[in-house]
Amino acid sequence: MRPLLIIITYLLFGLLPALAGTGGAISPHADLSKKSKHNFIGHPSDDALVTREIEISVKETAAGYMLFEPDAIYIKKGTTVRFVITNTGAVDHEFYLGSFDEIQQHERWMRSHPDMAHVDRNAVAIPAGETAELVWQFSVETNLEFVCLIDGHREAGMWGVIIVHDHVSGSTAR
Ligand SMILES: [Cu+2]
Repeated sequence: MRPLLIIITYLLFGLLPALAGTGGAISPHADLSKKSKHNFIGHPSDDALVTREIEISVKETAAGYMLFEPDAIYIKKGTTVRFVITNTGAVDHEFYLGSFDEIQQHERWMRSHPDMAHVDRNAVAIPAGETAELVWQFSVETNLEFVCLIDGHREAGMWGVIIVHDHVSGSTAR
């Protein structure tokens, strides 16, 4: 792991307890086994309810990085977002949305099942040169992550953060 990545990861995890104290957030100590994972991060939604569209591009750089752009997104709680994700690269990618905990667990599972294809409603495949869409309602104040879980792609840079807040201003909404 690159030192910068370690620092960023540390900062993000450090934010979680602080957010839990701001009111609507769910305590990190809540018993997750009793909750639907989708209730915890929001849930899939209908096209008709979309109030914001966010374009994300996926690209591979000459230096060997694979990147989501943008890789940090603020969303106002309650917003139903249509993600329009375009893969301008030469290899297939995916967009997987989840909590930090869930993604860590999922990554471990993927490593032991490398041939598994995603059927999760919080994930979408983006074949090379194509555009895919995912509609999601962000109903909980929380920090989420989006990653490409294809082997080696996170390590090449394919991860970003989504901060769902109750007071996102115009300047931070992007
Ligand atoms: Cu990828």
